[in-house]
Amino acid sequence: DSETAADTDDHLIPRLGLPRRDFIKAGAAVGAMGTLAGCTGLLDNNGDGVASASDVDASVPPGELDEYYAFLSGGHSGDVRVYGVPSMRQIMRIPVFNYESARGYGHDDETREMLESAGDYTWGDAHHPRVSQTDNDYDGRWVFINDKANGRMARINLKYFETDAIVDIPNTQGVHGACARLPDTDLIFGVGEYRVPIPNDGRNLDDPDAYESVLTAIEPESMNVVWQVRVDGNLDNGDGGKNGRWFFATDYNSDGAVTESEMARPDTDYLKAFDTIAIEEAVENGEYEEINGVPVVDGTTESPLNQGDRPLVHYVDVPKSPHGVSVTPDGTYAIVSGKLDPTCTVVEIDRFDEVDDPNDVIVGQPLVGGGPLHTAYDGRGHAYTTLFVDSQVVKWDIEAAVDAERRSEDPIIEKIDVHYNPGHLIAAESYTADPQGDWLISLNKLSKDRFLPVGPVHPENDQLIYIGDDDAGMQLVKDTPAYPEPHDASMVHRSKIDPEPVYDPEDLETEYVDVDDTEVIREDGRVHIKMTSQRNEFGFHDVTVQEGDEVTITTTNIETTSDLLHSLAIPQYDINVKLAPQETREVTFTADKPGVYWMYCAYFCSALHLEMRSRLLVEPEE
Ligand code: K7E
Ligand code: RUQ
Ligand code: CUA
Repeated sequence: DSETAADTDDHLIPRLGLPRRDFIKAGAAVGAMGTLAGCTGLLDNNGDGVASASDVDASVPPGELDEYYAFLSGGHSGDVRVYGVPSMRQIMRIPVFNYESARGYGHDDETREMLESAGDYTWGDAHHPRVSQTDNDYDGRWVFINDKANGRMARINLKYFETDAIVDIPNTQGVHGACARLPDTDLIFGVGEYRVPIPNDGRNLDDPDAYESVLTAIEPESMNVVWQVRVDGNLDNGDGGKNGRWFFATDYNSDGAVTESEMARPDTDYLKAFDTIAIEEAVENGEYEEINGVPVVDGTTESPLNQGDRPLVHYVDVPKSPHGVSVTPDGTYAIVSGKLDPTCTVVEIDRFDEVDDPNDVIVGQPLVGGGPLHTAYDGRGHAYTTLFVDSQVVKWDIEAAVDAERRSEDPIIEKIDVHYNPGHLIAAESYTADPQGDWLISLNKLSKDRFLPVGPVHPENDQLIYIGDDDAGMQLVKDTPAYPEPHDASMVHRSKIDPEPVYDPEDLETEYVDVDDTEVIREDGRVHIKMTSQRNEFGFHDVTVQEGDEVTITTTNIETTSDLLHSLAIPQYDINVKLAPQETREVTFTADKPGVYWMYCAYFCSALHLEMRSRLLVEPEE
């Protein structure tokens, strides 16, 4: 049942001129009736008397730039995509856990060694890209992203929009949530999803009671694992409080089950609130067990460290198989969604210090609809929650949910249909203390009939929704096909990111090769070729090596002009190293195939680009 943009008028709230509370109630009442009268709203730029998508200006004409960067995870593609918002144009892809040839990622020695030393996997499952913050605002330094498949965390350097570190986290498998301790991103948390034996070396194979999951804390500059906490049940998504103390993670498998039907059985599972300051004190006091070089603190319910008046981990009962958790911009509440229960649970964070029963931190539980997954914010007191089952985004009032009876629809302001089955959603700067409140993207898992058919593998659909006018209501503005499979995203105003147009050679590990440095060094079966690349030639027209030589080629793109890339591609040796202006990269291989190999440049760099090629001559062994 597909729907056109015009149909979204059905979801508009009439502008009633009522005081705030009454407006909310009126909106909820009308919403419950299913259809709404035509809107006389403010958002009527085309003067047709109705607020609709055509009143929203999301155009970015040729030559103009977008207002926001959106960083979307690529899921099991293993990369991160960069969109401009509101155009929704995909501007760049950043390989992270995947080998990628256009950027030469995993082809040069440095990135290949980074991937090899981080477990030597060829893929990852990237879910949660989180941009670093200072004082609860984006600082443009890094994006952190998890690998759900192999238990890793990676860091993207926003100076160059490239992955510069990956840590393979011990004692865990399937790191799902990824998030920072705020306000200043002084720790990154990897939320361990799968319960496994620790260490997972063949012991306790079929003894699920002995499996454990851990939360991992990573220091962002060094990307070193600094501590872990073991917990009962599992861990899923996570989000940080705003004041340097709390971290929250959901648990959809409180029984520690190993089959789906058992996992879904309990009526409540957990929200776990980690008191990271108390955990750090336990580590300082030596109250840990060292496993695989990491201090592991016991945060299970039975742990002595959890019995006093300052427990390390608070276990809150929330319905049912909870998934998303996100902290409100002002840091007051953590909002949790129970996938199998049509409610969100509102937890008041300050109450953890006040209550004896951890469940008394729950202050609200609005009835939002089928399959709530993730929640975003506009900075005006509203929450926007994706409803996977209902294929909708529901907008609700957070304080109204605190005031209302539990399981009441009163806090609901409106719902908009999305196409189809949304996972995450992201609003502009929603993860900071100051969301912008204009754009929201619903990351829909299924697109079904929204694009030209391309066979059985469909794209996802990232839908842009305007949320800037509360009176007019949410406006669906555009569909955007996405290669599988974005999960979460972060949207950052362009003023907060300032990438370099060319490399600063000081930032690179490999020494710059200038025209005068061009040389071939031969020593004991090792050949080191140092050369330049520039329009339209490499530093050597031909180089001869012997079959079996270990060859290292160091190449600098000595151009200073922005956007003038070259590459060093070597056919049949499986090599393609990209070289941005002022970039130096090194590649090492064994010359095991005698013959002539035309090393060429794969980036179209000038009218004589095709002529930019040199011969690698591999002499056969006697
Ligand atoms: Cu809901 Cu990995 Cu955040 Cu997918 S997770 S949707
Ligand atoms: S050549 S312009 Cu292969 Cu047609 Cu590139
Ligand atoms: Cu250099 Cu093409």
